[in-house]
Amino acid sequence: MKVFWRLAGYLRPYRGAFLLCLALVAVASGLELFKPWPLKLAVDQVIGKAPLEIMGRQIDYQTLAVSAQLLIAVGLLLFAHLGVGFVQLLNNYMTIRIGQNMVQDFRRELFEHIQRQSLLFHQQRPTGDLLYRLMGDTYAVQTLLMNGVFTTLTSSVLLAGMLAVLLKVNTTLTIYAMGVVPLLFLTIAKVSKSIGNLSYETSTRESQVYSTAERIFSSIPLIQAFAREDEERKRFLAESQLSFDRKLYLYSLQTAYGWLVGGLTALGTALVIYEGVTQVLSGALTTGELLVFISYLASLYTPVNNLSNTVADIRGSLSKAKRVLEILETHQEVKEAPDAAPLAVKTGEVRFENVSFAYDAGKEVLRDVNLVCPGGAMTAIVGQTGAGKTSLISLLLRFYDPQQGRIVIDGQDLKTLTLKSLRRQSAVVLQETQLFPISVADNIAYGKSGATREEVESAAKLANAHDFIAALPAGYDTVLGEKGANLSGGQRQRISIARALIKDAPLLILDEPTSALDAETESLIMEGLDRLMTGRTTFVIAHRLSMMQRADQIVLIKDQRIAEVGSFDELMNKGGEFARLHALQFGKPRRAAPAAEPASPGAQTLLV
Ligand code: M5T
Ligand code: MG
Repeated sequence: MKVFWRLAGYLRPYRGAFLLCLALVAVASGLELFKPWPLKLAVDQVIGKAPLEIMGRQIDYQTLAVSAQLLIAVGLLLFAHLGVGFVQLLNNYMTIRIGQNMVQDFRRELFEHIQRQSLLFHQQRPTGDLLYRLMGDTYAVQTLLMNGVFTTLTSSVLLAGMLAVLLKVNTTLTIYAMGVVPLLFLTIAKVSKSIGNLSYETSTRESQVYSTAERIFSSIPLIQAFAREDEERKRFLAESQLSFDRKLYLYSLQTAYGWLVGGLTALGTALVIYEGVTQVLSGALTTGELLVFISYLASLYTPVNNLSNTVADIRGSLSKAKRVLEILETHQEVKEAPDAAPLAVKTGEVRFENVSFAYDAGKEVLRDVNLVCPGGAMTAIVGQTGAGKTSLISLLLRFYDPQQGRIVIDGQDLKTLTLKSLRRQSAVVLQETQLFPISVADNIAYGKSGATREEVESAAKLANAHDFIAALPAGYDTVLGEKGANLSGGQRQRISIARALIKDAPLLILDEPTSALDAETESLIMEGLDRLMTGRTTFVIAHRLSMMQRADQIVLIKDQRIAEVGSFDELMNKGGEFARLHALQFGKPRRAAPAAEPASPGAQTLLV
């Protein structure tokens, strides 16, 4: 019920059109009720010459010529049938329109909600499952309106109208006809519940199949490299089979259910024909009236039948809608304060104050971090893999909120700022390069909407990407494959650097921006980066010596804490953890360096 009312809320914007539809339902029902009466006119009045009485008033029908009498009867018949068809057409168009609009609204809300959720949410939910909820389950709101609300209304109005008319014509016969209705409704109540449950289960299974396919398709290189195609195919087929089995069961149940309802209907019809013919023979009923009865019966069972399916449909779509609402009611977004203000960067000083953070409760990744990064300075963050470097800068971008402490930019607590202003003023190179399957130029321009080709090219030059881009088949207009598939790792990385550079933001955040580059390319890029970093607060996560030496301060993270902070020389002279790691990685300075990496010009100066 709660779900139902929640969904009914989506009807609000269309209540005008909805009311019009209700009026159309009334007109269509009236015409539907009128449909068999011209037949009675033809049989009783034209053939049987019986006097005509409408609502207690005698009508002088017999004085008309027979052909005129017949023409009137046939004309009315045509009018009723064509009228019903036309009104239904209009009504269908309107309900589909309203329904589709509601699906669109429902989808928009879900999409915006999903997009707002923090990375944590997205790490926990398989993409395929979200896709299925977004594309498949949102239809529930339309099904509910069309197969639920409207069918229920139309059928109930029609049923009530028929019952009233039938009772007026012949009470006994009406009782016979309605005898099976309770049985019908009993069946409905029993079966529809299991159909509803089953339909929820089918949705869940279907979306699992989506997830599996999505996961497999997005890991093709891995699967092929490990020759796991067979296993993955089997996994997919097994999931698909499970969903198929459930569906088959659902459809069988629905068919059996339809058959049961059909049987009960036939029983009612048989009873009515038996009793009706007996009454006509005894003169208690006219042939025309029996005909009206039988044709009402045929259409009496249609609404009952519809109503019975409706309950199952409503249950089914409610349970699908529940899957959408489930997501809408999950709130894992990074919340913006209601009175959030835009970030105003002055010097660009960033402070971490007693920051503690855990992805999973109880398993702290960062503990009591205190750090001051002066405005315009470059901070290099170093530490072993898994130490929490990426996590630290994720907090700065507010991908997550720390459980304790706060992060402050120029005296403004991140939590008091709008997310947009924070992220608009930060240029980021993520650790894992992500490109869109659009042109190279558009990928770079993603950093700055409306960027000109000159801006794109100069950013590409700074990132040392211009030459290889120019050599691509269509140069800057070359459209990349999925995730930038037709480029090398280093090429992708340089495009993502260019994308950050074009943004021209006061905060620069680079997570291992040159990890996929050789020393020479890196040193070329460093010149560009150097120019860019001046005057901007920069965070660089780096394993490269050349980066660390450039930094104004180096922050070493170890055991969830900041272990050491200082300039390169300070930390080396201190002879602590940084010096130890440095010696491990690059060899002892005094010994002729068996360097772990090809020494860049910067590295050499240090090593001699
Ligand atoms: C720091 C854990 C991870 C690691 C620690 C992203 C993520 C990480 N972790 C989670 O539990 N859940 C998550 O969603 O957090 O991770 P990091 O900050 O990514 O480490 P890093 O950037 O210093 O490492 P690397 O390898 O990039 O140099 O223990 O298990
Ligand atoms: Mg990392």
